[in-house]
Amino acid sequence: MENAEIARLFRELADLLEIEGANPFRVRAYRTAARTAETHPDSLVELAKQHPDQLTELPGIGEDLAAKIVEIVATGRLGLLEETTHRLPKGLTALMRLPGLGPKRVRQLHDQLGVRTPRELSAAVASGRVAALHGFGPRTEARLRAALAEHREENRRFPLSVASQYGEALLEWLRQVPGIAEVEIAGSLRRRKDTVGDLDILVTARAPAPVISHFAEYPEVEEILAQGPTRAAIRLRAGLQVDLRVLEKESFGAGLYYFTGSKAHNIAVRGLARSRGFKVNEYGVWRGETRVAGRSEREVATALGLPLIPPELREDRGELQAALAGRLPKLLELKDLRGDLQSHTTGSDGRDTLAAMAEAASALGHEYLAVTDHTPALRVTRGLDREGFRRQRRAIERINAKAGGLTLLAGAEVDILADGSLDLDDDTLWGLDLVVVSLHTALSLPRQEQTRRVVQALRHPAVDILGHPTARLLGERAGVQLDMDEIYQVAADRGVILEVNAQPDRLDLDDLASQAAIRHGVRLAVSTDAHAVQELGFLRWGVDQARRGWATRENVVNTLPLPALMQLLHRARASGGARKNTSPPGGMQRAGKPRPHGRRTRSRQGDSPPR
Ligand code: DGT
Ligand code: CA
Ligand code: CA
Ligand code: ZN
Repeated sequence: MENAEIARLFRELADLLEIEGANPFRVRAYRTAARTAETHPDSLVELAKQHPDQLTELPGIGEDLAAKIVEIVATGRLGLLEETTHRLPKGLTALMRLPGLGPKRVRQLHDQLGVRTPRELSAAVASGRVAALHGFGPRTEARLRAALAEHREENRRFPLSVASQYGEALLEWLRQVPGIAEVEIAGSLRRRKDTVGDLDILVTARAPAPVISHFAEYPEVEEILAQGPTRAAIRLRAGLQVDLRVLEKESFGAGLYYFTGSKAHNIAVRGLARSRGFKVNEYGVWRGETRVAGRSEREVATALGLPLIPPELREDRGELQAALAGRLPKLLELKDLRGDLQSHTTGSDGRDTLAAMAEAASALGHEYLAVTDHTPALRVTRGLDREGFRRQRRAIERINAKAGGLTLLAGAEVDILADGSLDLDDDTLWGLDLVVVSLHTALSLPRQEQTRRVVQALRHPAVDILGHPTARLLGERAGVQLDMDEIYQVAADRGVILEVNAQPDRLDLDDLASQAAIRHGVRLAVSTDAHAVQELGFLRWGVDQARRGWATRENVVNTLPLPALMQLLHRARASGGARKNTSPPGGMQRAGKPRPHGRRTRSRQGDSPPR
C-alpha cells in the first residue's frame, strides 16, 4: 500500500463528507491527512506497522486519524469510507473535480436528478434537465458541457509523483517473482513527464507465465483488462492503468527504448535509422534479417551512431539533431542544487517553525534556504506584514548566528495584486534578501490584462523571482492566460528569475516553458515552495521538469554557492533600478559592492541618491 493510496482514501472520504454537508473542520482534517500522507517521504505502512505511536507526530494527524491509518494498513480498507459510500455513490467525487461544481451543486444534482457519475451528468446535460435546475442556468450548463468533454474519466492523467508511487510499489511486487531479472518502468513516467496516462512496465524473466499471474494477483487490482502469454494490462483501484510486457533478454534494450517513447521521438529515430540502412523496432536494430543490437539501450544507440539521449529529452524537440551534432546539453542534476529559494513557515501557512525548517534543510545538506512567507493580501492564509517580516528577520539572524552550514535568507512571497502592484511596502521589500512575487488571486483576468499585471510586478526593481509563474494546479486548473514570450522578454531584460516550482501538483514552469525561458536568456530557480519539513524533499520533481526543459546547471541559480548567488541577485536588482521603472522616482537604486550574505540590509527608499 502506497502513501498515495492512503491519501486517496482520505481525500475521497473528505469529498463525500463535504457533499453530505458534514462539519467543515472534519472535512478539512481528512484533506490535511491526505496531504500529509501524500507528501510523507517514507512509507507510512512501515511506520504504522513498526511505530504506530509515532503516527500522531505527523502534521495534522491526531489519535483518530492515526487509528484510521493503522486500519487502512492492516485491512487495505477504510470502514468509514465504505459506510459513507453506502449512503452516497463513489462517482460523486469525480463530479466534484469538474470546474464549477462544488459540494452543494453535486448534492443538488444527486438529490434532484439522480446524477451519480460524470456519464450520467452528460446525459442530464444533453436532455436539458441540468439547465432547468434552480441556480444552474445556461451558462453553467455550457461550462459543464465543455468540462465534461475535456475531463472524460477515461482520459484522466495522474501527476508524476502519484504515478511514481504506484509504479514503485508495483516494481517491488514484481521483484518477488522467482527468476525475474530486469524490471523497469518505461513510457512517460521514465521520461518524467509531468502527468502520466498509464504505466508501462517491462521485465525479463526465466519464464513469463509466473510473472503474468503474479501481476494479475496484485492486491490493488480493480480489473484485469487483458492477459496473454507475455503481456497483461490491469486497472488499479485508483484508476491507473498498467501495461506489463515480458521481453526476451536479447531485445530488452530495444523494447525499453521503444516503450519509453515518446512516439514522436521513436518516429524520428526510425527515420534516421532508415537513412543509415537499418530498421528499428521493439525487438532490435536490424540490418536485413540480422539483429545488430537490442540487448541494452546503449547498444541500440551506438548501433545507430548516437549517444544515449536522456529519456527526459526524448520528445522530438531537437534532441536528435543535438545528439548528431554532439551538442546534447549536460542536464541539471539534483546534486547540483545547493539550496532552496522558496519555503513557508508557521509565520504564514507553513506547518513547521523557522527553526525546524532550518534544521531539515541543513540535514539535506543545503547551503541556504530562503524563507518566503506570504504577505497579508492572501486572506485564506495568515500572511506577515511589515512588522512580521521585521520580527522574522531578527529570528533568522539569531538562527544564522548559531547555525553551522546553513544560511537562512530572509525573503517573502509577495502577492501580486490585481493591478500589478505588490502587497508589501518598498521599505520592507528592500529590507529582504530575496523577493519572490506570485499570483494567487484574480487568476481569470483576460490575457492582455494579466500580462500587463505580471509585467508591472516584474518591473519593480526589488523583485528577484516570479514564483509558480502560471499558477496552474495539475488536475485542477490550467494556468492563467499570459503572453509568455513577453514575460520571458521582460524577465531577461530585468534579470528576474523564473521559478520551476517543484510542488508535485504545480510543476510550474513546465518543461516547454522552461525550455522557452532558457532560450530567451532567462535564469531559472528550482524551488520546493515547502510548507512543511517533508516538502523540502520535493526538489527532485522540479529537477525532472527542468531537465525536460533542457536546463543545465548554468541555467539554474540555486546551483550557485551563496556568495555568487547573492552577487547575482544584487546585480539584477541594481540594474533593474537603473532601467526605466514604474515605481516612484527618488528611490530604488542601490550601488556599491555586494554585501556578505545573510546580513544584507538593503538601502531604504531615499537613502541612496538616484543615478
Ligand atoms: P502516457 O501513457 O499517455 O502518459 O504516454 P506514453 O508516452 O507512456 O505513451 P503510451 O503508454 O501510449 O506508450 C508507451 C510508449 O510506447 C510510447 O511513449 C511510445 C511507444 N509507442 C506506443 N505506441 C506507439 C506507436 O504507435 N508508434 C511508436 N513509434 N511508438 C509507440
Ligand atoms: Ca504510458
Ligand atoms: Ca501504455
Ligand atoms: Zn505561492
